[in-house]
Amino acid sequence: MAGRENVSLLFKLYCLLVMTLVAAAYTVALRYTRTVKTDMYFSTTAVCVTEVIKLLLSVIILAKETGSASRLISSLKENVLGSPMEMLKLSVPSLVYALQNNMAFVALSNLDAAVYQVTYQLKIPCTALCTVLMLNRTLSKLQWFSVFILCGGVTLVQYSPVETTKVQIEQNHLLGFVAVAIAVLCSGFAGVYFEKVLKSSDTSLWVRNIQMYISGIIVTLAGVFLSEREGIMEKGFFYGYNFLVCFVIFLASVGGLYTSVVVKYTDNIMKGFSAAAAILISTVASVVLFGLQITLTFAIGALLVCVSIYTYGLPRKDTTKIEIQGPSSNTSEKLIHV
Ligand code: NCC
Repeated sequence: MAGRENVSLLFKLYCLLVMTLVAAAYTVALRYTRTVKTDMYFSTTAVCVTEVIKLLLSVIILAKETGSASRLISSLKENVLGSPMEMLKLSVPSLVYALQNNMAFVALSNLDAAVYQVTYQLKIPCTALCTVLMLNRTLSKLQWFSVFILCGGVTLVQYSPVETTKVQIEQNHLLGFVAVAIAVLCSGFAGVYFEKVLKSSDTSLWVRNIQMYISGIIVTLAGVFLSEREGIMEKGFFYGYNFLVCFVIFLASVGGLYTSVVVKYTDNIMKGFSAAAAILISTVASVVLFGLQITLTFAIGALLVCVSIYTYGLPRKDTTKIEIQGPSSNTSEKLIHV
C-alpha cells in the first residue's frame, strides 16, 4: 500500500466503499450461517482462523512493501522478536477485538442482521468519546449533535425490533442486545487505541497488524479452548465448516484488513459513519433473503441515521488532527485529510 501522505482521495473512497460493502455482506452471511438448521460450527474457531488468515495476508503485503525476503525477515526479527514492549502494546487491542469479534457471533445468533447492524451503530458515539478522550481531538457542536441524532435513530430501531420469517433457531433478544453493547464498547476502545498506536510512530501498518494478529491468534485460541474445548475434542476444530462458513471467514479477514487501511488514511469516526451506510444495504439484503418486514419506527430510525450521516459531513473544523508525541516524529501535529 502507498504511504500515508501521498495516497489519493480515490483510493481512500475505494477502501471505505469496500470496507462498507464487505461489512454488510459479512453481517448478512454470518447471520445466515447461524440461523440455518445444520451441523453448527464453533464460532470461536472462525474468529481464530480469521486472525491466522489476516496474519498471513499481512506478512505477504509486508513482503511486497519491503521488496526482498531478507528485508522482510529482518523487519520481522526487529519488530516481532526484538520488540516485546511493542508486542505487549498491541496485545491490548487484539484482546479487546477478540472479545468484540466473538460478541458479533453471539449477537447475530440472536438478532436479525438489520437490527444488529443498526444497533451496533451505537459504537459511533462511543468511538467519538474515546477519540476525544484518548486522542485529544475536538468535535464541533454540530458533529456531537449528529452523533446524538444517530443515537436517536438507533434507539428507535432498538425499541421496535423487526420480526423476521424463515429463522429456524431459538433466539434470545436480550442476550443479543447485551452482546451488541459489549461489542460497541470494544469497537470504540480498540479502534481508537489501534489508531493512537499506529499514528504515533512511522512503523508500517502491516508491521502493526502483524504484531496485533500474533497476539490475536494466541488470545482467540485461548478463547476456543476455554469455551468449546469439549465439543472440539469430540467433533474437531473444523466441525460444521462448509462453503458459507469459509466465505464468512474470508469476509472477516478482508474486512479486517480494509478496516486497518481505512483507519490509517482516515480515522475511526469517519469509518463509523460510512459503515452506518451499510444499514441500508443490509436492510435491502434482509428484505430479499429473510423476508424482513420493515416497520414505520424502523424506517424513521433509519432515516435519522441517514440525516446524521449527512449533517456530520457538513463543512466543519478538521477533526482528523492528531497529536504526535512519539520520539520518531519531529512535528507536533499531523493532518490527515480525507
Ligand atoms: O466494528 P468494527 O468495524 O470497528 O470492527 C473492526 C474489525 O476490524 C478488525 N481489525 C481492526 C483493526 C485492524 N488493524 N485489523 C483488524 O483486523 C477487528 O478485528 C474487527 O473485526 C464497523 O466499523 O462497523 C466495522 O464493523 C466490522 C463488522 O461488521 C462488525 O464488527 C460486526 O461484527 C467490519 N468487519 C467486517 O466486515 C469483517 C469492519 O470492516 C467495519
